Amino acid sequence: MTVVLKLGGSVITEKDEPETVDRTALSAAVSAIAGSAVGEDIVIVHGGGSFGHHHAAEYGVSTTEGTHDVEGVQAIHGAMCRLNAAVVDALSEAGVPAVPVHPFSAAARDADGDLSLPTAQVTTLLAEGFVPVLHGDLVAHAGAGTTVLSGDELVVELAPAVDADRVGVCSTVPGVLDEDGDVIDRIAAFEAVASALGGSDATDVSGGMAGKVRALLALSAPALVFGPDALPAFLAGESPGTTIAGDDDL
Ligand code: IP8
Repeated sequence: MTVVLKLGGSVITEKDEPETVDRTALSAAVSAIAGSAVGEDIVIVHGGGSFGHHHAAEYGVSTTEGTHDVEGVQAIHGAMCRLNAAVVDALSEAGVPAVPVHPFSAAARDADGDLSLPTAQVTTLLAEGFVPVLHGDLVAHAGAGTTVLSGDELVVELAPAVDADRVGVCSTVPGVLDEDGDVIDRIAAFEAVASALGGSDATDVSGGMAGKVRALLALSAPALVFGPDALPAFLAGESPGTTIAGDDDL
């Protein structure tokens, strides 16, 4: 059973304090991972939270708006490496054989924005008993300098590469919410939830929940979106929050 887990940046950082780890939330997530039966068969991806997004906003960089400003590149990538080191350190202290993998060093987008992400280092590290920890980052982008590579995009690339059985997206909300704020149990088709998610035009995978759902629906493994309290349940094989899966995936 191979699991790809994304820890949302706003789950593990203090959203309004630049470059501040939410130590309580990070240790809760780390304890859940260290104590789970998934063991070493897990790839972890974390988002930017108050590390990457803070600097990306300052330099006007997004998944589509790029920069050639070397100071901006160093600020954004450097902040993400600092958050990654904090996550890897916390996991290591809990006995998880976590190792850092920095997407900026390997990935690229072509002039159409299509991403290529070599995954051999991740699959090999996994096979050798390590827990690779990747993160949202910058990526070299033909014609645009560098753009943001979101953790959600990484999850979508990594899940098929490691032949994931389950994908988990641990976010600050308890699942994908309908118009009344209730958690939707299961999403099998985007059209069924498009209006609740604010329309069907969000094709960018970092474009809020609509983009996330669209991208996760395209995976062959079921993906679950849940809140931090439900992480132990997800890792125990339960299905908290919202299950996003086409009929063939379950
Ligand atoms: O929080 C963004 O990753 P995300 C990473 O997963 C940067 O969208 C550099 C802002």
